[in-house]
Parts: sequence; C-alpha cells; structure tokens
Amino acid sequence: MATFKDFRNNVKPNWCPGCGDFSIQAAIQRAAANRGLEPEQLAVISGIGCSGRISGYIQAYGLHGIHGRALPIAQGVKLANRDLTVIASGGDGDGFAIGMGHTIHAIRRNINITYVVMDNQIYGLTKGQTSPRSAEGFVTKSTPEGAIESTLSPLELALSAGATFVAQSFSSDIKQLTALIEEGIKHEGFSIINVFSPCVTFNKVNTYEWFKENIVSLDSFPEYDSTNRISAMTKLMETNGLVTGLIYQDKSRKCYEDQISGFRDTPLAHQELQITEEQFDNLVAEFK
Ligand SMILES: Cc1ncc(C[n+]2csc(CCOP(=O)(O)OP(=O)(O)O)c2C)c(N)n1
Ligand code: SF4
Repeated sequence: MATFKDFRNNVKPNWCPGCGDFSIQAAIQRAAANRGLEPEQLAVISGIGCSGRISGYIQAYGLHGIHGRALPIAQGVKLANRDLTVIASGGDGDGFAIGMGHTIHAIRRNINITYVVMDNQIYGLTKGQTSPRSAEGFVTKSTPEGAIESTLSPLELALSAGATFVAQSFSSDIKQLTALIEEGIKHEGFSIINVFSPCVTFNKVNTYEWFKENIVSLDSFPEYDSTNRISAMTKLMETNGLVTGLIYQDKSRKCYEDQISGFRDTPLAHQELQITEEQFDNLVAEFK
C-alpha cells in the first residue's frame, strides 16, 4: 500500500521558503495515502499561479492548465474517467477572480471532485496585486491607495450555490487540513476546501501570526451542527469568514455522475474510441 512518500516526485518546488503552499502539498500527499490511493489512481489538476505549480510536485497524474480553468479541466477528467480521484487546486485569484464563474457552476453541478484553494489573499505569481480575497484598504502596487472593492466571501457564495461540502483550514494546521482533504475525497460530490496559505513575500498583512490571532476553529463550538446550512452561513458571517473546520456537509444529494443515465457502465477513458476506415472517410467527406 502506498505511503505519502510514494506521492513525492523528484521535482523541487520553487516556492519561496516559508510559503504556505508547501504544507498544502504535504497534506494532499498524506490525505491521498490515508485514503488508500495509489499514485496512478489520483489526478491533480491546477490553474496558473504560484499555487498552480502544485500539480507538478505530486507523484500522480497531473495537468498544469491555464489561469482560472482548473475546474473545467478537472471536471472533464472526472467525467472521462470516474475511476480516478480528482483533486483540483489553485490560488484565490485563479478560483475567485478569473475562474469564479467556473467555481460557482462546478459547485452547483456537484461532480465528485475535491477543490483545494490555496488562499493567500493576493496574486503571488505576478508579484503582489490585490485579489478578490484582499481586505478593503489593502495596499499593493495595483491599489496604491488601498483596495476599494469589498472582499469576497467564497464559502458564503459556495453555500448559496448549493455546495454539498464546505470546509476551511490553515496551512500550518497540517493535521486538520489532512483530515479535511481526506473527508473531501470521501465525500460523494463536489467538495470545496479553502486553505489560508500565507504568501510570505508579498502579503505582509495576512501573515502566519495574523492568521493565528484571527482564525477560530469550529472545535470551540461543540454544539455546532455541520449539516445545517443556515448555521453554516451564520457561523461564516459571525467569524468574518475566518472559521476553520468542516463547515457544511450534505450527504443526501446525489453527485452529477450518478444522475446521468448509462454513465456508470464504462468510463470513457476505457472505451474503444477508434473509428473504422469507412466512418473516417464519411467524416472527412462531410467537409469536402
Ligand atoms: C488569462 C490569464 N490572465 C492573467 C494571467 C496572469 N496571472 C498569472 S497568475 C495570476 C494570479 C495569481 O494569483 P493566484 O491565482 O491567487 O495564485 P498565487 O500566485 O497567489 O498562488 C495572474 C493574474 C494569466 N496567466 N492568464
Ligand atoms: S510569491 Fe508568495 S505565494 Fe508565491 S511562492 Fe512566494 S511566498 Fe508563495
């Protein structure tokens, strides 16, 4: 049986020393091993950003796609081969700015994949512009007088879009993060896990210390009911979106694949897709 070391490859991450993304990579590798997966049973699909490099750093199938498009590719991979465990990953810019339309529709589609957002509240790769996750008043090169737009609350949006699994964690809390990714993989539907992942180079406000002081774990609320959507929305609003843990899960809704008739017979990836010479000639003839 594979251990987390089997999900390591020989590519050395070029993230800055101290970047939160290192721990997220480790948590995905541990969660995959804990779920009993082999590397060839996992596909990690990412967008563009510092965070997007993650798909190249894990021993598994991987695709480093284009900015904001991790989810369309991941959904295609899953629909073509339901036997794969598919994890999509990328930054807050990737998923909540350019890719926001895809994020909302992937959530409502409820395909059985896990989406791990590496949320550093800034654009890291392009050297520190505001993202939709940056706080109002956040000063960067793109907002020298402070960000004017309001901060997006992605998990409140996820709940509104009909999410069936909503969680949040902090890259320093590798135990909680690993457990949540494991739960996300186990969940039969779309799971979104937003992970606070400090950018030590460009975000000098939302630092490790800042998160430690400001985030609150759901463990502090023993009465909390993660099956209640209203409680989930309330808790997110009460904590200004800084709550960590399993915020909401609905196990009753069937995933997308389970509702397509005939889908379960043979995955597309295992089908004989070759066409005959006659079919080929007929196809070409259509374009003459
Ligand atoms: C279509 C397109 N638009 C813009 C860019 C430039 N670009 C690359 S990464 C990025 C944002 C990076 O921020 P985020 O997604 O939060 O990831 P991080 O680097 O912070 O991990 C942008 C705007 C691009 N590569 N492609
Ligand atoms: S710029 Fe920020 S997000 Fe990118 S690798 Fe460095 S610390 Fe990480």
